[in-house]
Amino acid sequence: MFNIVKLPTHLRKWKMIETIIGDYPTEITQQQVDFIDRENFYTFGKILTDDEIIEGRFAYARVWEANPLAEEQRAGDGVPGHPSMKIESYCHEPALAKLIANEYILRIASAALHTPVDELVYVDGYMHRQRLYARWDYCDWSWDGWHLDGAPNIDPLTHCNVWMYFNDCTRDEGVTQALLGGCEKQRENIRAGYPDGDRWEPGNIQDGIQAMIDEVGHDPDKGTWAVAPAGGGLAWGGFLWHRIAPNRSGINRTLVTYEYAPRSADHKTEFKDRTTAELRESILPMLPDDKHYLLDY
Ligand SMILES: O=C(O)CCC(=O)C(=O)O
Repeated sequence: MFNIVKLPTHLRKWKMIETIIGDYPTEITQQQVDFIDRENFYTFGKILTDDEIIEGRFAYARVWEANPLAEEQRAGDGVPGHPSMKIESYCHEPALAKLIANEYILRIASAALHTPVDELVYVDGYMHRQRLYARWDYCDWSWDGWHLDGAPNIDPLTHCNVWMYFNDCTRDEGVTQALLGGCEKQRENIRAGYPDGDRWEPGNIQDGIQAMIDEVGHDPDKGTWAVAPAGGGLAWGGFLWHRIAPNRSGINRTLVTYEYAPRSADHKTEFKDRTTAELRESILPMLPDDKHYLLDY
């Protein structure tokens, strides 16, 4: 199931990155769909061309250099010292906006959501900057940032967040750490009728999850890391237990997120409510004509 990119020995150190979906997938297999149904995430190999990666890096750097937002507007949610910007701040950059309609990103989201590509809509996006802003010690794997962003349920995903990496992202760049098996444990709890708990309320963590977190502990060799090469990334959503890791590389984890939902979903309006029709129309010329429907809902 895992794809290992084999390269000449002198390049292997930085290219031996295992992902669950390989490079430029023409289809997402049933086994891969089963994996995301079960775990609420999967990693994928290179799906952008070298030109797209390079253009993306320069666009990313321009957006941060222009630095249009006040510090308080750049605060990341739930992740210390980890500023982010919403799509409104970078959708003028064609290299970033056009990826809303990237065929591989759409294929990956479509499989995760069990929804045909032409019934998907784009529901949001943001870009991260994570380098020297974290308040942790860089040797510290032990920070207790484990959390989940959605309420557990037993259904497949209805929101898919595709994180595109523009550089190789390894543990050193502080990739996301996922709790493998955590979603299944929560489904078991639902089926057994256990009450759901708020992670941040002492003693209120869902049954069995703390033991799984303790088992991963502070050992960076345990746990599942969302490592992927430049041009690859992570697709995820739902109620995945996860945390960000310290960035020890001194290099930004250069990533931009692309979020999708089925057109029929009822939770997709935040982006539409937040943005003006003019802003959404300004993005359309950067997408192929036959993909305008992604923003038309
Ligand atoms: O940046 C990351 O790797 C994790 C971010 C996070 O925890 C979140 O978006 O909820």
